[in-house]
Amino acid sequence: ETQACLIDIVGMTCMSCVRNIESNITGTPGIVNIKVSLEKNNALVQYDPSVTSPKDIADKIDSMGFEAKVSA
Ligand code: 9UX
Repeated sequence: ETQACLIDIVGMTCMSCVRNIESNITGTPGIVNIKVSLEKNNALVQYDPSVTSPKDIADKIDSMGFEAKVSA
């Protein structure tokens, strides 16, 4: 069963940031789909909760140099 989560991201300034995050997270086990919005400063992620978690996904984006956290 796939679930969806929203990750708030601070620090994206251009569409290359969007593409970098999308391509990096797309290659992660358990990720079904990711759509990053530069305008909304967030990412909508579909994932398999038996493989990964919103916290894991936010941590990975954070480690790319952005400030990312699971949306409240
Ligand atoms: Mo844009 Mo983002 O020039 O990590 S790629 S700032």
